[in-house]
Amino acid sequence: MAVTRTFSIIKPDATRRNLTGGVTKLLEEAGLRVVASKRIQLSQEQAEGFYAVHKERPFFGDLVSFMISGPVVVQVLEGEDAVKRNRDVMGATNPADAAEGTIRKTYAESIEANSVHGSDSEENAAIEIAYFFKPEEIVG
Ligand code: RTP
Ligand code: MG
Repeated sequence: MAVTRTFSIIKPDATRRNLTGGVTKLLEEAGLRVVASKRIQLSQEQAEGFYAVHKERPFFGDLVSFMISGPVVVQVLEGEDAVKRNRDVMGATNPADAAEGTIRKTYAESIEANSVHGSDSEENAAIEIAYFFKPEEIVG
């Protein structure tokens, strides 16, 4: 299996509860390596742009408000089959459906305040990484 990259966000519900380390520990234990990381405050425009695929969804406004409600940590993760590996350790979108040991089962508060984002395909991973990082900020 090839070593690939994916994009992750530690969401405001997690940074608020000082869980950057806890979330990152689960990512690392799942075989992912943090090769870029920064803590930022998203602007409304940045959050709307990032979630543009969801703009017709009923939860779009609430999602954008939530994502700008506090700092986030954006990360590039590297590992074997990184997109799937990350989705597996994140767990289901709704923490009530998430498997034991996953990040969302362990830490998420609700379907919206669900602690992490992870790219859902290699194509989207490349787009999302480029949205936040310059190539020289990623050190593999
Ligand atoms: P993500 O994009 O954050 O990694 O999560 P995901 O693929 O598991 O979920 P997705 O369907 O892409 O939805 C993006 C985010 O929108 C919020 N959401 N709220 N209120 C709701 O019904 C609802 N559904 C989704 C969640 O924060 C979800 O992660
Ligand atoms: Mg998604």
